[in-house]
Amino acid sequence: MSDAGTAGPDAWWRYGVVYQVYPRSFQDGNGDGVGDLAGIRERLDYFVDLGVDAIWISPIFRSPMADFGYDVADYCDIDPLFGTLAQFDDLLADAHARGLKLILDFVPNHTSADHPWFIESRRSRDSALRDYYLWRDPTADGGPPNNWRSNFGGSAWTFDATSGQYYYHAFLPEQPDLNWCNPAVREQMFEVMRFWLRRGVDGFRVDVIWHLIKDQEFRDNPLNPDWGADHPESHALLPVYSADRPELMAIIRQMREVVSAFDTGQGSRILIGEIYLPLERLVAYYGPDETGALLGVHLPFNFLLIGAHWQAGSLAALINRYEGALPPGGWPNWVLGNHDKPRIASRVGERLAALAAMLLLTLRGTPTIYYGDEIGMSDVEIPRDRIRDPAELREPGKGQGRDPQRTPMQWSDCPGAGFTSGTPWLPLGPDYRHRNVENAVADPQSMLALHRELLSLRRREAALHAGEIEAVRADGDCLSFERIHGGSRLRVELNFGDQPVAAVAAPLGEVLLTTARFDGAAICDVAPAQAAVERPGPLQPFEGRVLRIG
Ligand code: TEU
Repeated sequence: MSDAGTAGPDAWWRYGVVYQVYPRSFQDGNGDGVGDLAGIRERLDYFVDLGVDAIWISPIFRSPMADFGYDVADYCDIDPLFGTLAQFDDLLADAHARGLKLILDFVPNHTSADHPWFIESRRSRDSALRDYYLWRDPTADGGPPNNWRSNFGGSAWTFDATSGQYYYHAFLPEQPDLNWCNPAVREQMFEVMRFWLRRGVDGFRVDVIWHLIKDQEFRDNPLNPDWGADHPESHALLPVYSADRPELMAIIRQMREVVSAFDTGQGSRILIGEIYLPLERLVAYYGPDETGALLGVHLPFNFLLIGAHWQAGSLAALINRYEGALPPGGWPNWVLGNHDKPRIASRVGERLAALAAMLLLTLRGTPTIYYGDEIGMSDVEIPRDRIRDPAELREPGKGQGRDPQRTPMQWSDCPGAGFTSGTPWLPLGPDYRHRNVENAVADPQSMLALHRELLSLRRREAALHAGEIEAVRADGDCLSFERIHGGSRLRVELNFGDQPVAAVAAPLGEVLLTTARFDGAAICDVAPAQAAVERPGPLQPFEGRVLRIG
């Protein structure tokens, strides 16, 4: 069945805003110090008040948690740490009752080593499920089959003494890669997707989708000439043969068909692909066929802003390059951060984080907000004895550590930050007593207030959620662009510099929203946004604003 109709111009995911929940850290409902489904359910009104449309929850499936849920031992059950299937159904029903979509995190590239498939597969070379995973003989000297490195350091091959072969794992040894060339594996995994689609989920964020297929000959990866010893070891090689293989697109199309078959006509179920690749390769994952029909993932995650240089000129170039690379009909998307990357507030500082929020929520395309960024949370320094992330534990000090951006959501100034009545699994941010949702709700100048107003403006203005984007340019420190829909024309101006900037080519305009009003407690007497249509004044240092100019 084709979803050409519902993937069309009115599909919810084009105009909606996605919010990422890292479930361990969002809200603890039972006092064990770890977030859970009951906790997320308690907070559903928070998403509605914020003004987002969908929540994506990082993995909640049964798992030994070697990689905090990205190592799945049963794809069709909820881990007891997070709750039960019945609690999941309740959460989904309550989310839907509020008009919120729910996106699950599907982890198809690898299972946990504790998955019954792997336990059976490793039993012997003759196991009926041997070919579910990637087993290879040692080289003549007993070494691993090739030079591929694990993303978390060390060889990507682990020797299994029982059968005298190595198995491949792109991540931890506890995360063996599935063999997606095996049609039985594909069918099993599609059935997992159907299991959740039947329960009513609105789509999947697909973990490391570009990794699914490997070179059939398992050739050595070439050396990366730009690598230095202070970089993560896995970057020493270019992943030419271990990922982004040409055979992959056919499989992604099959995945898309699985999802499309559940389309109810009220808005399609969505596939968001997690993909870290150069832009030219990233956009291939929209999957255009010879006729131009897009048969790949609906949204290949665009992480360009995560690596961006936060300066007007390079941002304008980045936006134009991305827009220019999209295939016809490919819908853009933007991301400032996620559970794998340092938080935006820590990368750029608080003032620029407000500009970044305005940029994220006014660009053309679906934005994804990482939990906590809407209140300006920053990375939290984790004492050595409290480090939990396997990437950091395996390669200390290589910048791989992901605990700092995974600390508990700061809800209030109570002990436990309103996140837990117990001991939080990761330390709380030291600023939680003042930087928390309760305070932010009461403060019209807070980062949260800025997010709410941006989201509400975005929802009201078709130019922002559906319009074209034009004239993205940098004039000195000022980045500006226009969003157009029907007869309506909005202009976004962001001053990345510490000097005032005269309004660029100032047309008459009404300032709909300015970040100057949200500059924290330091600026209390800033005039409210002007209501009249007049020539706007200069942009203040680090001010961003949205104007109606037509
Ligand atoms: O991430 C894939 C990925 O590429 C990251 O591991 C990244 O390389 C690393 O975090 C450095 O920033 C996905 C998940 O998002 C991540 O949490 C999992 O650990 C990984 O896959 C394995 O499933």
